[in-house]
Amino acid sequence: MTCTPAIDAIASARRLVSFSGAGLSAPSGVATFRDTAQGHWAKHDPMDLASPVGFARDPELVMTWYAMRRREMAAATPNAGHRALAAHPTMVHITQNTDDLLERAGATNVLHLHGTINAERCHGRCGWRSPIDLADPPGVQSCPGCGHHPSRPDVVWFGESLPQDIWTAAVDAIEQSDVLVVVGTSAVVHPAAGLIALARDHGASVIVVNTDASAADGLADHVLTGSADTLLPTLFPH
Ligand code: BV8
Repeated sequence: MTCTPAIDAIASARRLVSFSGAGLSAPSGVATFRDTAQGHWAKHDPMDLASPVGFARDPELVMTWYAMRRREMAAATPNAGHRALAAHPTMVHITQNTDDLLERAGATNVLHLHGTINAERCHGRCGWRSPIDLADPPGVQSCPGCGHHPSRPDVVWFGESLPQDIWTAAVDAIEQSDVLVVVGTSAVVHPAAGLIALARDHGASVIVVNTDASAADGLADHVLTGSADTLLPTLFPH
């Protein structure tokens, strides 16, 4: 498989945007959701772990799952794929990932559509939010700000709306992009995955980087099969 056409598209791009999912962080040892027997969802129904209904039903199960994921992320370090993306001076990084590995690789313009796992917030949205120590994650607790609601990870659960300011910034970036690099996502979660079609509708060239087939492939100008930590340094030589 030759990457040359994709490399040329990236080299001549005026407004580059990346759109990433769990596969970008998989080489760093952070489990994905859907694509392997070890994926989070292989063991549980996503709606039981990442939804307000699941949290109300069994807050202990949900917070135990997040504690496991948080400890996994505490041990993770950015991989060559994060570093290759972060080294681009003007690229906008739209990510579904809740880790901070792109930031730790030096990326400055990161839009977390689904929130960040390294913070807790009030489930009743009283305004309280606090960073947490990933290596020493909290369990079930009342919101320290109001005491009336539980605190929960500052992520977007199924059935919850995406943060409006982040979503608007992501749509703006996509509408102005001329090359979109889609990395490590099954592209099945909406409205995030809809950004790929939006980029295409606005004339952007779409490059997909994935170890396997994904729902993004039908929208791609270039589909590059391989791992993010080996392909991205080839696409973004610096
Ligand atoms: C909402 C919690 C409004 C955070 C997550 C339109 C159509 C259909 C459904 C809907 C729709 N609109 C809304 C919905 C419902 C729902 C949805 O999309 N359901 C789908 C699943 C059917 N969406 C929502 O509920 C969203 N909210 O729309 O608000 C609203 C309001 C009220 C009522 C209704 C609607 C909220 C979506 C956010 C859900 N939160 N998780 C957390 O704990 O992390 S989703 C979860 O999936 C993660 O956040 C993750 O970011 C996201 C996407 O997964 P991926 O990142 O793609 O990971 P996955 O494992 O799937 O794939 C990994 C890929 O990497 C694979 O392709 C693999 O091949 C590849 N790979 C692996 N290794 C590598 C690699 N690639 C490269 N290199 C490697 N080394």
